[in-house]
Amino acid sequence: MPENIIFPAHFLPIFASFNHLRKMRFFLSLLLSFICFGTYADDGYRLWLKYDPIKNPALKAGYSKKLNSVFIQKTNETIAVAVAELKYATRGMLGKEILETKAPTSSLKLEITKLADISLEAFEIKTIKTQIVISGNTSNGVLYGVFELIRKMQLGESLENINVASSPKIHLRMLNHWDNNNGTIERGYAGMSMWKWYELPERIDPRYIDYARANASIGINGTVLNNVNASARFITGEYLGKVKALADVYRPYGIKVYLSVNFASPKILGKLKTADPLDPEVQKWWKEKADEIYKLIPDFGGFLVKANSEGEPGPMDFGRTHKDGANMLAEAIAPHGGLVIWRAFVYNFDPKGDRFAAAYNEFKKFDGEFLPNVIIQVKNGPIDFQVREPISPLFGAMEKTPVSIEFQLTQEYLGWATHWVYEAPMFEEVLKTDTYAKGKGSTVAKVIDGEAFKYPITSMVGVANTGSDRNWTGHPMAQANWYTLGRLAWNPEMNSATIADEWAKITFRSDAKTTETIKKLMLESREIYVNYTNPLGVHHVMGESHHFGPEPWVEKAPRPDWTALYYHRADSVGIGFDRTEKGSNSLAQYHPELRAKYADIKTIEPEYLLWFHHAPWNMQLATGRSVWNEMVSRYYEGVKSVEKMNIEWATLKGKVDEETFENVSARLKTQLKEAYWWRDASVLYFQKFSKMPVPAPYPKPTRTFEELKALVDVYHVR
Ligand code: BDP
Repeated sequence: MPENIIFPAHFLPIFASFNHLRKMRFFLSLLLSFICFGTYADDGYRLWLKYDPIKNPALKAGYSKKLNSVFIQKTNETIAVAVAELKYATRGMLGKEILETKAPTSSLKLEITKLADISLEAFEIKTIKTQIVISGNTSNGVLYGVFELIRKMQLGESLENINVASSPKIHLRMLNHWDNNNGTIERGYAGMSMWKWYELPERIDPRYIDYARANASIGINGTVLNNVNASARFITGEYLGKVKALADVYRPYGIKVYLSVNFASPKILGKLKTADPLDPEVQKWWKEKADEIYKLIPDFGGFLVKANSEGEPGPMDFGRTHKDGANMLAEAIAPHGGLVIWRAFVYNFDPKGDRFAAAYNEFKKFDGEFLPNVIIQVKNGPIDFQVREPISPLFGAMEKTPVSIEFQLTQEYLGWATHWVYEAPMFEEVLKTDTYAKGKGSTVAKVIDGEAFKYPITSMVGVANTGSDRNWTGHPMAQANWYTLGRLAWNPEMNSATIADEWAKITFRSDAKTTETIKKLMLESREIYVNYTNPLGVHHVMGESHHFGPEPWVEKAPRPDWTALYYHRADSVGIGFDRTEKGSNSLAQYHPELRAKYADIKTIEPEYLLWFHHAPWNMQLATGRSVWNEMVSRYYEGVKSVEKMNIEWATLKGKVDEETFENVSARLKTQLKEAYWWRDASVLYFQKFSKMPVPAPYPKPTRTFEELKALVDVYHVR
């Protein structure tokens, strides 16, 4: 078990150069921490698994009594890591490690037994007489119960008369890593990949174990190790040995590994002439590959496939369909109990079409024709992880084929690692949207958790925001997005305020006022970002290909649907994409009740206006302002809010750990600078069409449009 206490980062190089001091460095660093900071230094490595001493003596004494000894009915590798975590947590928080005992009269008992809830991951925590009993149908359930108990302690909750029963509402709770074998991460903003392929399988970096602990603590039970733009190399014998080493590390934590596969692998690796899914040689190749994988990793999760999308190979290269491709792989992997997770992120360019409609058009027709071990993985919105998107029409459309939801934790379109955006409100907004597929109340959450259509298998996915940065996510506050994914996948009806409350409390372990300030900032952050970047539902106006900063002026790109103009359609009359009957009619893909919410330009919520309408610049909105004035005021108010974020965060000096405080302060300054850039560049660009003035009381941007346009080069993102 890696050590829990962290060195102040700047001392590490000194220690590293003195080998003989290495063994001593834990004690030295602790000492130095106290000398330098008077407290533990916190570089964010421990995430939400901070087990610092509990300050309240009464609470501490109460917990110590309740967690004095533990009796383990029967052990295995999962129970062993659960017990290790308990020891670790009690040592840290209570100053005294829980004692393993053979006496069933212990204060805590872990048992595997038959619960009323049949989920293999369910757990119960109950006080029975003087004993706390954590039980599960399986050891994974017990592990989740242990983490729940630890969370209660971190939250300062009472352990008296506990009576908790919980089970996940979604089967597969997954991270998708877009990591490449050369160590880079597609759309990664927190350093390099944490998997060191060149060191595997021999060396297991302790970070792999901490990653597993963090995931298990929030119920994540699957990880796709590599990029959806997949190198075929990951399924070579060489790499499978490495993948097996990781699978062995994650197994005790209830986490299965999956791989993204390149559909052309039979050609690339097998030297076959084709990768046509209906070719018997190709089918045989995949069957043998599946056999090889499962021989090494008997509980391998399955394949994730991005096919015929953005240049990736797929069945359509051979005149076949997504159904043919997915079912062929599904047949190969089915004998081993594996899954094929087939992505619906496809949008072949149709000059007369609307990218919005592409995924539905491609997949709806095959509903019910996929094999039972196929899941269709759908991004939350119809375009591509934009700042705010209406839901993908596929939620609510696939009645006989399970669809899962893919959120993006890495902030590709949400300001990378310099903008503080707590994503839970955005995920909540999506999950609470009513698809009306089975009448009122068929929310996306109810589609995803299988209730609406009785999907036999369910899944929620987050494109990971982790990397090799010491604090895992680059922006310290972005850890909350990872945390959110786990909590929401366990219960998609959990609300963002509750998740923020938990995360802020256990991450900062500070006083109530500080926690409230952090929570407030978290909960407001997403809408603030929307305001200064994409107000009123304008979308896809970010920098071309790198996706950083504003570039609403992109009018030419390798494909028209990679430009900004394709989406905002600003002209002298107005702005926005008409997706009503008069326009592309993509709205028709929604059930009538949802369609009705968006169809009328007069009643649509302003947040979605430009997603569905080409709104005249001078049209009056319910806010009393014209479209132009409303847009401009949101850009300006957004920037003002970032100013306020800076001020409010500054009040936390001395209240949160120094290192985190400085880190967030610096990033907020950059965020402000970039918010001004977004505001001014966008206002000046759209003004070329509206020809209307910046309304009072807002001052005109002081920089010229040309200066602002050139900033993308100043930021070195090209
Ligand atoms: C887009 C990203 C691209 C990904 C793609 C995907 O820009 O890097 O490969 O999504 O999800 O948003 O496949």
